[in-house]
Amino acid sequence: MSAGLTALHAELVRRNPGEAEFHQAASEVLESLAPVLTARPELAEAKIVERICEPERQIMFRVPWQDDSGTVHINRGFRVEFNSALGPYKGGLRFHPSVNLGIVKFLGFEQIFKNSLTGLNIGGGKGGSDFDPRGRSAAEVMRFCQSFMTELHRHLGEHTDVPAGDIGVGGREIGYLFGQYRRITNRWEAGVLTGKGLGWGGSTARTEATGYGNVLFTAEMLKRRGEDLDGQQVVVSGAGNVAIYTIEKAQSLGANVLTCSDSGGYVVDEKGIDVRLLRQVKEVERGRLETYAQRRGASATYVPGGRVWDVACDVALPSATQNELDADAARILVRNGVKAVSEGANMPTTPEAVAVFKEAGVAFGPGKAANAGGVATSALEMRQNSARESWSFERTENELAVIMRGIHETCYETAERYGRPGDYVAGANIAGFERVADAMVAQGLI
Ligand code: NDP
Ligand code: 2IT
Repeated sequence: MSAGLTALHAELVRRNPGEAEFHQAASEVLESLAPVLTARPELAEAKIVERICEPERQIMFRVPWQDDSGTVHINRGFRVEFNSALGPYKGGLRFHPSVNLGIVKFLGFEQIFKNSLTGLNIGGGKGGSDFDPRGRSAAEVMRFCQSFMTELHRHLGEHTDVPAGDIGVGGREIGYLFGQYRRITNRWEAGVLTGKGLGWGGSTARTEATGYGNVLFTAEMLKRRGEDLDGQQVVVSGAGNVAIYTIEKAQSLGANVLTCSDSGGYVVDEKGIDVRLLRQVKEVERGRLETYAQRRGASATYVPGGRVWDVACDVALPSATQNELDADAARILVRNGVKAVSEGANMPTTPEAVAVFKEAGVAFGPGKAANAGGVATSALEMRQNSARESWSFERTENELAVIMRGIHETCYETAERYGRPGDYVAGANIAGFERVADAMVAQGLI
């Protein structure tokens, strides 16, 4: 990092104490920006980096709700509206007990550059709550969502801020949130949330988009090296929305997907993960992976508390949560001959692990590029909503494929242009930054 950017990061740490994940995400972006600021002094003069690091607005609120036995609970709600230079704030909501301001800010910060890379008109934001959905009844989840939206609704709007899902928030929660928004505002405003049901304004392929998109990005990286996914051994972490559709797409391209995981442990399945069974256990029954292994029979083993990175593979696709793949795990993957690692989750790879992959010449797809297919398809959902259209699955999937190829191309070419060939991290950070920076300069000092 240049002296100026190092000082800027130190100031960011001082002004945002205790927000470790935000410090990490900011450091990873700032490390790429020195050559841009040297080439374009007008951006430094306008203090674009300082402005991008400061959210336009941060909302924190109380979320009171009652469980099924009548006991009162108080959670904290967040929405960080980071940057709207390119369009309305756009980004998911996460419901997980670990959620705090630092995590929401890291996610919102990443979202600015990710959304920019899609080439579509969406700004960056993120939100959520420290509510723990695990073990809660559908009625409890509904009451929580209604209370959460009772405050959040005043900050949203199809032209202002458009949330979607993330960890712990899927189609069911988006339904409850949309219902409460509609009731309070008396508006059927389809474009205020994405990830809606297909019968009421949702887009085909949105559910699949993040996982499918990451596999398409991985395939593009392999293509540059004269390879494809056919016959490759793949490990996937996570067993939620992103992991499930990553597995499905990788298998459709001929890969053998050996693993998936949840916070309790992982499954290794010699015959390849059975996606239908996985969906039944995780999506329908909302159960644990142990059940998958019990029903699958002899080919599957459940390893409590373990990490999928111990399983030898050609391609690793981390799809659970931040900092789940550290330097030790990276060294094991490299020793086992991994060729490509691509982030379905947001910031799953620690900076030390990224350095291990870079040193070993492993193709590494950073989340803000590789998992951008989800938010890109959310923007396609917004487009369909404003035109009152519903596209076929094929049409949406084709648009997604074009967008993912475009993001890969942009990252690859930008890295070359700035003298960092093959460095998708630098390419994604610089290209994502430049589009936002240009819009901010054009729109004046705000
Ligand atoms: P889900 O809630 O559907 O699934 C999350 C999965 O990750 C679950 O298997 C969960 O296990 C596991 N997990 C979550 N937190 C932890 C943790 N602290 N430690 C270990 N395992 C954990 O979420 P998604 O699949 O939607 O999201 C996964 C990742 O992808 C996140 O990083 C998210 O930000 C990112 N992402 C999501 C997009 C989307 O469209 N949904 C778009 C782009 C990125 P368990 O059930 O045991 O908690
Ligand atoms: O991290 C992400 O990009 C998401 N959770 C999806 C955001 C969206 O608005 O679809």
